[in-house]
Amino acid sequence: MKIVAADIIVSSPDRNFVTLKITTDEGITGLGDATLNGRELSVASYLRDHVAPLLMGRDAHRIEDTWQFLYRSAYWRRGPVTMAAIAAVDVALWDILAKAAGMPLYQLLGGASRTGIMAYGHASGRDLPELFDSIRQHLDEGFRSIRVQTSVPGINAVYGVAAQPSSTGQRYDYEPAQRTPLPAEEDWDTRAYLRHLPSVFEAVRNEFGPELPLLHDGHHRMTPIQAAKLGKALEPYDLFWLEDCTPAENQEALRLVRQHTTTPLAIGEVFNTVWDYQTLIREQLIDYVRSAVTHTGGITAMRKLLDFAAQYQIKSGIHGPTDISPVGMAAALHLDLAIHNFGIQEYMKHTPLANEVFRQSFTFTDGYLHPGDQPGLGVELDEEAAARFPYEPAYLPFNRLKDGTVHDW
Ligand code: EZ4
Ligand code: CO
Repeated sequence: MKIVAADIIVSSPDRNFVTLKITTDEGITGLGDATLNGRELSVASYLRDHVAPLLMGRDAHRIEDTWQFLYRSAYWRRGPVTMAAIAAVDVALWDILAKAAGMPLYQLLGGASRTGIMAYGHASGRDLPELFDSIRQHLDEGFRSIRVQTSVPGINAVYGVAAQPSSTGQRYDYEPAQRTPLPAEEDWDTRAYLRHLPSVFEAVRNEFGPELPLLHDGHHRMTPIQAAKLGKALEPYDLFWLEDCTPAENQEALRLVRQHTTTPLAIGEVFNTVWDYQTLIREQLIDYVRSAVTHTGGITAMRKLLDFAAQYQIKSGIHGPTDISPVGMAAALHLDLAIHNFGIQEYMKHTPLANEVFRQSFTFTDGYLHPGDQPGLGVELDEEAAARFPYEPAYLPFNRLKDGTVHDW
């Protein structure tokens, strides 16, 4: 079965998505998600200009060989653009293989290890009443695990708080990339955040009781000692995880955090290879791997990464915001269902417009996701609908401290 076409489809139904469609001489097509939020066209170019020509005539069955060929023949290794491009090819080839076998992808990965995939939703509020309403709404929708993000007195715009107005005047919501010609500038004050956050978790525990799994995303904003202090302060509220407490390019930083707190740690949505986790996993400095299938080299690379993590009782927490397209989300769900060391899956619903372009077959029932039993990934791309929504430039925001210094966002 030879590859005869590789098309790159850039579409913007409410937000930008980059999709790779590989076609074989048997007429089977496979989809891969190549979306890199705020840098979409660089991956589209990498695929169109440098990868698609190399794929023509290759045997679509040879997934491992194609992965190694793309990784090693580029000579220049790693990086988000390269690894998103390789991931898109890898996922599209797995989609083709599973369709050719007439099976849902998870069957080819070893079959289901569970009946459903526990997902967490994203509650947020500018104050406690708004946050409590948001948590109740997520519980009503079926979520049984909830990420909690909150505004902080003294800070104008905080990551993850849906109801705050964005720089375009619209609801900020969970898609922080804004269709503005320049990245929006937000503000940050770590001391104000560290003072405020434990009081919010105390209030949430008092209102919702001890059982509900609660998560929080620190979004790379703390130094190691600040992160250690926060982890310790949050211990009474029994978090499921504290995510991205430090920027973590410096893996050794997590040793310091770990020495001081038993709050479970999750890291890695901005990572793109197993090498970014080498110290973190070997020294058991984290509890959950946050990589996206789409940013970390696809199913082939994620499987190896998660098998490595499993040797240290570290579990998956695959990245699943709306900048992962339904194609990337489906890939995550097939992997989640198959692996043994599954932890939790992030889940944000895509907009109705995005769902017009991507027809999905995964389900969400009583807090659990399932990828469905269609052959392959179970996602179809409506190319006519996709063509109705051309690319629009959009950027993620960035932070400045009160004195004007640029800070991690
Ligand atoms: O900010 O994917 O845990 N989820 C996150 C995400 C990221 C976005 C950036 O594009 O941190 O919402
Ligand atoms: Co995150």
